[in-house]
Amino acid sequence: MRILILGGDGYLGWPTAMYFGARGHEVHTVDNYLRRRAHREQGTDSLTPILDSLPARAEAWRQVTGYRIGVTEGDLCDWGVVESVFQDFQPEAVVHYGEMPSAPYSFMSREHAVFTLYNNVVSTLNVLWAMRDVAPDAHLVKLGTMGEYGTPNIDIEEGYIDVRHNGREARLPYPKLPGSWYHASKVHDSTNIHLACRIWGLRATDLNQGIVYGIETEETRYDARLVTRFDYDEAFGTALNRFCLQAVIGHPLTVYGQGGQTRGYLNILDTLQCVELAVVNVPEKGDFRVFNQFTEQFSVNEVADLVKRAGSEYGLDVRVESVENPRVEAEEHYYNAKHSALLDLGLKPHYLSETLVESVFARIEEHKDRVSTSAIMPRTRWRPVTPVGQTVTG
Ligand code: NAD
Ligand code: USQ
Repeated sequence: MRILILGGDGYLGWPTAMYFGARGHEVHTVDNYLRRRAHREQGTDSLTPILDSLPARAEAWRQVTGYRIGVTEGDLCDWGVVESVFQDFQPEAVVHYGEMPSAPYSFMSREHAVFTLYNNVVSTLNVLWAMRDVAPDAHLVKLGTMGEYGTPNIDIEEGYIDVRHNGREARLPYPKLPGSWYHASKVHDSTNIHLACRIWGLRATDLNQGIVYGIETEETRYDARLVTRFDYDEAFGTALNRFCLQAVIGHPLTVYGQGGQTRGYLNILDTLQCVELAVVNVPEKGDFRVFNQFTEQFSVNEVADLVKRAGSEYGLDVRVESVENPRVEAEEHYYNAKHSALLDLGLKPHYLSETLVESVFARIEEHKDRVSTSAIMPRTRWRPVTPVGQTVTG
C-alpha cells in the first residue's frame, strides 16, 4: 500500500514509518520540524540523541534494512506542499500525526494558543481538501485524543452516543469537553473530518488515543541511529515517560494535585498495532469511524505507585511528591471509557508491567548524562497566578 505519514519525524511518526516500511509498504513522510523548533524555543531536547534531519534518518534506515522511506521537509499548513505531495505520491492511506501535541505548550501565551489552533486545524483542513481533489478514495487515519471527551460523569462511548430527547432518537457525536487549547484543536479537527466525510464522501478513522509510553519498537532496536525521540520536559513529556525518567535521576515523581486524574494509556508498540489495524481495515466511503485507542486506564497515583514499585525492584530509591497542580482539571472523578473496537479488529495489547517499566529505566540510564533537571518542574499554568482584574498588594 502507498502510505503517507504526516509528522514522520515525531515520537510516534518515525517508528510508524519504519514499521510500515519493514512490512513492505511504500512509505512517504512529511515534517516541518515543528517539534524540534519548539524544543529549541524552550531550551529543551529529546533525551535520546536523534539524527539531525528526516533525510538522515531515512538514509540510516536504508543502510540498515535496504528499504526506502520518502521524505518531504515542508509545512502542512502550506497548501502548495500538501497538494504536491498528494499529486506526486497518490496515497492510498494517510496517517496524520503532524500536529502540535502539547497541552502545556498551548497554554504558554496567547500566541502559543493561536499557533496551536492554526497549525492543527489548518493542516488537517489542507489534508481534507487534498483528499477531495487528488485522492478521494484514500483513507485518512487521523490521530485524535481521548482528551477530546474530558472527564464527564458518565461512561465515554467510542465516538457516538444514542440520544433520546423529547420522544425522538438520534445517534450523535459524543459530547466533547476538552481541557486545553491543544485538546480543543483536536475537537475542531474531528468536527471538520466528520463534515468532509458527510459532504464529500471521504473515508476516515479518528483514533482517540490515550497517553503513550515507551521508548523502543522492534525497528528502533535494529540500530542506535533509528531511535525515536523521548521527551521528559514539562511541555512535551507525558506522565509515565516523565515518571520513569524522574525515577532514574532521583527526582521525586511530580504528581500534580491529588493524583486522582484518570486517563487511558498504551504502549508505543500498541500505537503501531492500532494504526496498522485501522489502515488495513478500510471503512466504506463516507464513513467517519471513531476508535478509542488505549489499552488500560490508570490514575496518576496508580502510575506513580507502579513506577515506585518497579524502581525498588531495580534498586532505585523513588519518592513521590505532590506538586501544586498547574492545570485546571478534576483531580478525583468518574472515568469509564469504552475501548472495544480495536480489540474486536484483533489488537493484542502489551499491558503495563513492572518489567516493562524496568526496561524503560535501562534505556533512560544509557542517556542520563543528557538530562536537564531544570526542564522537569511545571512552569506553565492554565490560569494566571494573579486572578484576572486583581492586582497584588503588599
Ligand atoms: P510529535 O510532536 O513528536 O510528532 C508530531 C510531528 O508532526 C512532529 O515531528 C512535528 O514536527 C510535525 N508537525 C507538526 N505540525 C506540522 C506541520 N504543520 N507541518 C509538518 N509537520 C508538522 O508528537 P507525537 O507524540 O508523536 O504525537 C503524534 C500525534 O499523536 C499528534 O497528533 C498527537 O496529538 C497525537 N497523540 C499523541 C499522544 C502521545 O502520548 N504521544 C497521545 C494521543 C495523541
Ligand atoms: N501529570 C502529572 N504529573 C506530571 C505530568 C502530568 O500529574 O508530571 C498529570 C496531568 O495533570 C494530567 C495527566 O497527568 O492529569 C496526563 O498528563 P500528560 O501530560 O501525560 O498528558 P496530556 O497533557 O493529556 O497529553 C498527552 C499528550 C497528548 C495526547 C494526550 C492523550 O501530550 O498529545 O493527546 O496525552 S489524553 O491524555 O488521553 O488526552
